[in-house]
Amino acid sequence: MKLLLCLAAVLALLLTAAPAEEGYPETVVTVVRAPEQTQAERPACFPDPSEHFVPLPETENLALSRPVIAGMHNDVYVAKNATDGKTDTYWESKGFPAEITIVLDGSRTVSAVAVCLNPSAIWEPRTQEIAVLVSADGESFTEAAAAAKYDFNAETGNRVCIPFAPVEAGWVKLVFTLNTSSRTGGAQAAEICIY
Ligand SMILES: [Ca+2]
Repeated sequence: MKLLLCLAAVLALLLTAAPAEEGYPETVVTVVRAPEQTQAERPACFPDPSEHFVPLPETENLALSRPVIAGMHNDVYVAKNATDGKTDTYWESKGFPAEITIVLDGSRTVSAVAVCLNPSAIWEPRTQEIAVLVSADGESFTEAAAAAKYDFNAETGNRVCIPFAPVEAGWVKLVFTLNTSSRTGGAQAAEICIY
């Protein structure tokens, strides 16, 4: 009996005196969860590339989702891609000159047209020559901005803005006569915006 008591006492002593396993001190574990990240975030130390983008008017884009009229297009790059609100879809004409007409929602006062390509740097710099014409009846057009060459560069958002004197118009036509890109023989526009 004494022996049993002694053994029990020794065992109790060993159990209570057992040190924490080396390297694993007793600690309270606190689980920290990172907030859910649903969008890519740019660290503050990186410059915002959009700071150098060509500014666009802050007024309503009158061309958004409006129907368009154009000639032949290359491959799958149909004209309606130019007003669908997405810069990853684009219109590409088959050859030059290339005309694309945006039908506005009635007669509107317009004073600028923006032509945007995909802003990705995969789209190498190119120059397109563009004229802007306007019409009140869809048949007779007058020139709002004469043909001029515009440089597209990813560093400035791959977009250009063509301002002109305010005019009433129901139809806005762009005439492209040059694209220096070596990858196409036609005009290109991911989005045509009218302000
Ligand atoms: Ca588009």
